[in-house]
Amino acid sequence: MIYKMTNNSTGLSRRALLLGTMLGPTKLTGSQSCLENSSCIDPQSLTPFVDRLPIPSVAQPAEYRVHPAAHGKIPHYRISMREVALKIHRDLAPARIWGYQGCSPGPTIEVRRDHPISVEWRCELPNAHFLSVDHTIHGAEADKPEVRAVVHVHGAKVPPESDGYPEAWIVPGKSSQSYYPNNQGAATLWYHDHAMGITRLNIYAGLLGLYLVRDPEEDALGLPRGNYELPLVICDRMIDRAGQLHYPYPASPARPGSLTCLATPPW
Ligand SMILES: [Cu+2]
Repeated sequence: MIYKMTNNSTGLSRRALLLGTMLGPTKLTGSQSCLENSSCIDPQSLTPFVDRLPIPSVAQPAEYRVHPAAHGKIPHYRISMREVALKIHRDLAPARIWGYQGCSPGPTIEVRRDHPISVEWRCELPNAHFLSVDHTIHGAEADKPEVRAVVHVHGAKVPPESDGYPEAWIVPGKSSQSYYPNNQGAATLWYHDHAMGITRLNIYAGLLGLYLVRDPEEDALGLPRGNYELPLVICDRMIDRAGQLHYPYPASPARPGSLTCLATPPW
């Protein structure tokens, strides 16, 4: 789900062309699945390129603290999952979104190779999911809490207890601690929800963000940086006539969305 794009000819680029969320449809495409569904808006009816491109903020450590696996104090982050109302397009009502720190994509986590960090992931989501949970799916049975969350950094080399296993979910009001050694080369990674049986719903709801590992080898390449390095997240979404995210129920595999969106906070 993630692409790394380098396009030096435009002067823009370098790193992240990630895929993920909503906001500011910069490209509108129709799809069979949504056009057949009259409860969704026709993407062709929206005026493209009217919203400013939002860029995710860079996460800042809450403090520096000792961790038993690291030498000395390391950056410690606190990142909360929260429900917020964000506009997907100028002409739509704000949509209900689940984001990290109230943003989707969440704040970009930037690290250096071999410089470990720790993160407290807090679940401050509501107790009910705003998308329909299919209880016939393994891990999402009716005896499970409807809202569950666990964060996985896709592609990160981490100890098992910090990997965000699908069954290591927490419920609203709880938090979990993760340790990321960052003992790996420069890469554009992403973090996202991973909860058993409802991963697709949680990510669709907005629970994703970028995780950039940097190292001296990358530095030496002289790639565009600062204002010329734009992290972009692209995704497919179906939007209903009330401007809200629509997800088909019961679940079906690989349903394309009706809107290809670029996302980032704040909208
Ligand atoms: Cu992943």
